[in-house]
Amino acid sequence: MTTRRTMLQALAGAALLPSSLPVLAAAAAPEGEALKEIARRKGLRFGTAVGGGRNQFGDPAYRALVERECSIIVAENEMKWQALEPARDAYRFEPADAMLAWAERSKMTMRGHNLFWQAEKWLPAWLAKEDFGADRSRAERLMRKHVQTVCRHYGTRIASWDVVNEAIDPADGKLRQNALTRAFARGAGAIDQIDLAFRLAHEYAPHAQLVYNDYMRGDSGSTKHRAGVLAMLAELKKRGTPIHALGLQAHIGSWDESPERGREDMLQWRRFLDEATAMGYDLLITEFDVNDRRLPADIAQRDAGVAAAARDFLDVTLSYPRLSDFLLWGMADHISWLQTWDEAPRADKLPMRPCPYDAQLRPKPLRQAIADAMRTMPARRA
Ligand code: 9MR
Repeated sequence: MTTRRTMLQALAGAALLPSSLPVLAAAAAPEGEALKEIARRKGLRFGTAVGGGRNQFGDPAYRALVERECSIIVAENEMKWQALEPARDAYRFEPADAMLAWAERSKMTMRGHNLFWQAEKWLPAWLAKEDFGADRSRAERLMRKHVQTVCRHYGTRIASWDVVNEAIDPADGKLRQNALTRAFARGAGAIDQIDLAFRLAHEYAPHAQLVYNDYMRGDSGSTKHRAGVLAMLAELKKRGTPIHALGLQAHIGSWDESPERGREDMLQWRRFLDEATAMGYDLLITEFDVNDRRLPADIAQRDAGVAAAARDFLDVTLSYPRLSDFLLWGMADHISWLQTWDEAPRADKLPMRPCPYDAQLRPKPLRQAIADAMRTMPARRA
């Protein structure tokens, strides 16, 4: 591969006139070929989540970085139910619409995230408080109104939806309960509500790829989570639920108690992906980043550890040709959700370094690991 540095070295070796160097420097971005280009050659789309705040969508330099590297984006928060309908019947589409308009102008496609987030704490506050009692049909009408309103608003401009997000409780592998699922208690419970969510999405966005999105990992702390997701996917397949793909959030790195992702974790991960794809589901990486909580403070060592963990994970995950989209949950360290995630901070309280660019938007070894993994992965289906 020809990076700017190798090109400069070659030119220096060939004793070219120094006056030719600035021309070359201007022509090549410092990080070489764009990640979206490397991905495109293999039939993959590469992208990131973009947050609506001042340091992401509001920052021209950050936007330019996203435009340069990405062919697909997703709103970090702006299409969530609580963002679109913060108070009952008071829809607020403008922030998400502005992002979609930018994506279209910049020739990037945009995914939808998400129609139903099963964790009660992330439902709109007005809905989380709701008690439907035994009135399942009232809950169904509300779900229909939500999907109809949002999917009609976006039409075919959104071609892939995370229809249901995080339905499985990692602690026991069971389906999470919330104000909506409780209304379905007279039937089979949460699985009926999830089934309906996908059927509604299919009704109002018949063109769209419909995705179940979750954060299960390969490590032993995630064993019940993986089993619960597979059991749910098997049940939905049995019911003929219109669901096309499994979204792998891929928040990897230091999460559970095992210090490193070992060989065994990767075997378990592969087994999980084998089972999901054997059921006929496509795959996407929807929210990739690398938690560096247990890596040393030293930046060179930390960045190398993050890059190595990414490479191990990506070599396995990108080996599945059914996986056709790869999105990060942020391009640069300073904007990552992990900086403010206080449930599991670094012991030394240093800022995290989970993304391929640093706070000055300079590429890090993780960017190289992502580029290398995409260069060596098999080509996708046509
Ligand atoms: O990064 C998102 C953060 O800004 C929000 O406060 C939070 C709650 O809406 O959601 C974060 O994104 C999550 C995503 O929507 C679903 N998977 C886990 C992500 C990180 O927590």
